[in-house]
Amino acid sequence: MVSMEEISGFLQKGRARNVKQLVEQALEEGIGPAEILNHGLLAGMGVIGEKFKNNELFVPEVLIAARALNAGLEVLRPKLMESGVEAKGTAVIGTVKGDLHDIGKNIVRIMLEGHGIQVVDLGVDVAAEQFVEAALEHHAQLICCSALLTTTMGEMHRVVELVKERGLQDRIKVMVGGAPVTQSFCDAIGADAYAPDAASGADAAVKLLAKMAG
Ligand code: B1M
Repeated sequence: MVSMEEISGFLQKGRARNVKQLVEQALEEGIGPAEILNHGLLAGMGVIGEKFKNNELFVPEVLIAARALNAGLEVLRPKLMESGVEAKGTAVIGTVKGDLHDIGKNIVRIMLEGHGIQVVDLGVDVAAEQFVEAALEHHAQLICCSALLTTTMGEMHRVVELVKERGLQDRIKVMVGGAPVTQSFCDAIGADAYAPDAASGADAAVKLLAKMAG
């Protein structure tokens, strides 16, 4: 039986192939995808985060661990997505300009998809103008901005301002999230929703879309 500690351990060592293999095995053994995500992959990344903060690890090691996390995430992705859910709307998602962190954003994307929302992923380092242009191009009702750096959170304010400047606030809602983002920051910049994690992000998105439709 695969243990979550094993998955976390291989992730910390950056062993993408082993992580992928163990995640597949864990699913075959009937372990739930949420359990694997939270207690295997994210637990391992949590240890990496602590060590990075304390200067025990540096950017290359963190990147290798992130790659291993993504390898596991790709296996979990179809399992985290409910099949045959009716499309509830479209969202564009990205990490804001100047910010290259995409692990959290990728998890939010998967959760949104799992809740029947069609998602256009704009990647990382996305400027306010790109978010708004992409939302218009794809007829999206929701812009989802992720930020992991205190220095890049300001770009979310620009997104909200731009939506207002263009008179789109009734057609396009803005949701914000990421480790340094809080409800009070969301309120201060006038964004429509904040979520502390991917699961509540998906719930908040579904509520926003339902409100707009009804
Ligand atoms: Co970065 N980094 N990093 N880093 N990095 C942090 C964020 C940091 C807190 C580390 C520290 O403790 N010092 C710190 C930020 C300090 C600050 O601003 N307050 C930091 C720094 C300083 C930097 C650099 C400047 C380091 C340097 O070069 N000297 C640099 C900046 C590069 C840039 O972006 N321009 C940098 C680089 C990197 C790597 C490239 C090495 C790598 C990123 C790899 C990648 O993403 N592909 C990296 C990583 C991995 C981290 C840590 C260790 C982990 C982040 C992570 O992925 N967490 C992080 C330390 C930490 O958080 N403990 C750190 C796991 C992820 C699942 O959580 O992203 O929070 P998170 O997402 C959650 C929620 O926040 C939420 O849902 C997700 C799942 O539940 N959520 C949303 C996220 N987006 C949402 C959107 C929503 C709703 C919810 O709605 C739209």
